[in-house]
Amino acid sequence: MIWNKKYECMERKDIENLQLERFNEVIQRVYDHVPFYRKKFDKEGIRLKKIKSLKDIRNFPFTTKSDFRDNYPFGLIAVPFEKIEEFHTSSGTTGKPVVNGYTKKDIQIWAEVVARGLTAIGVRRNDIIQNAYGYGLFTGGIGHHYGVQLIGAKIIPASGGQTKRQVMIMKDFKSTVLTCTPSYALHIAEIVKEMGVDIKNLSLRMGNLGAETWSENMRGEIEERLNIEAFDVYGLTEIIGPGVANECKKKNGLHIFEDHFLPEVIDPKTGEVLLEGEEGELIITTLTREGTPLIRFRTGDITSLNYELCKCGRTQVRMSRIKGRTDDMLTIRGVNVFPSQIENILMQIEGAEPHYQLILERKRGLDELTVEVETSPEIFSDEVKRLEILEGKIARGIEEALGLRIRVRLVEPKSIKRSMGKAKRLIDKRNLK
Ligand code: DLL
Repeated sequence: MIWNKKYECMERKDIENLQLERFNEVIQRVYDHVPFYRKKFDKEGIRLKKIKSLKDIRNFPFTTKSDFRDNYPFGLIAVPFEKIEEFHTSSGTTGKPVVNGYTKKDIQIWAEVVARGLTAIGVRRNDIIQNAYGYGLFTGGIGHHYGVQLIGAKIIPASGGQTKRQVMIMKDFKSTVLTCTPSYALHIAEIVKEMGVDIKNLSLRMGNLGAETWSENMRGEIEERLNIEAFDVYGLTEIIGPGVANECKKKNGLHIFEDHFLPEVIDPKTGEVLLEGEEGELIITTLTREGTPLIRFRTGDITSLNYELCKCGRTQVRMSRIKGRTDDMLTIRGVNVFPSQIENILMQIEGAEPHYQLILERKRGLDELTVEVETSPEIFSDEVKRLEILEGKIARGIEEALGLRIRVRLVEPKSIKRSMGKAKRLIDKRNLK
């Protein structure tokens, strides 16, 4: 089933025409109503005349996270203030948060795109969705809530945390769908086991998981441990929240809801637009947002686009699973690596549990990386030799795949902090300014 066939299955030519029309409309709107954009366009000498080809959007400047900070809290709002009905902010822990203001229409669009994503993974009216994304200023909980309500399915607004209670509810209410971060899904699986609940007695069929980077092999772990099908959902506060893109049943890239969000991929260093299939930073222009419309927003997320038709019948472009953020990339002795690549390898090695963290230190002017990974109680309490063999195996696996030699330390089961929301995988001890 497809939630909105008219838009999700549009011919490429028609979607491009629609994007062009909406792009012309949104640039005029931000120019007229957001002083920040007016100044920026004027400064760059951009004369607002209708563009005739989508290629010409390249002439417009990018919007960045720091533009949000500079215009905190309401400087990017493009409608009279009384039209704003809701605010959300980013989960960033440092500095001023990103503030997004939504009008009634924005909230309708949000519900629509989340409903499309949930429908694409197979959610139907009779499903019971346990929504364990945090409710509040974070967009994960409320965004999914709106989408489920539009579908008319049942929602349990569990929010994150109180994991034993989550498991009890899951069992007693017979929840069929779990929505939360992948790391929290994994923790829920762990508590299910600890509580002695047989996974086969749960009614859970699938999960719509996102808000943080996770690897394909992590998907495998979650699917096995929770006995579900796990799907990837992508989004960010600046654009709308969850529902910018969602996987479908084919699990081969996330469909971007392009009638609302126009994607490009650029080389993060040069700003040059890349070709289909090339990996770079995702840029999004919001085509229909009223409250906080954005032109060419630099998401910082690394992906590539695929315009091939998907077997599910949707024509909307697919983006590959996010590899990481431009600012997450580590350079260790000249080798570039994203934490997700290390995760993907760890998950393949028997004896390594899917709970890990990366410790980054600076020694004698050089960055050094250590991966701390939990192992099973049996292995941990076995001879030291067995631990050393496993550490060696992990280090070799990483070296073979990434050409990078790093230190591996096996740690006691349950010693790495569990996450109820976005997991913190990297501990940076370099004390850099
Ligand atoms: O995390 C929105 C969201 C909520 C998405 C629930 C999906 C599910 P922020 O807190 O603003 O918003 O964080 C946005 O999280 O730029 C990515 O770096 C990362 N991110 C979000 N989804 C994914 C994903 C929400 N599926 C930032 N895979 C984004 C990898 C993701 N990273």
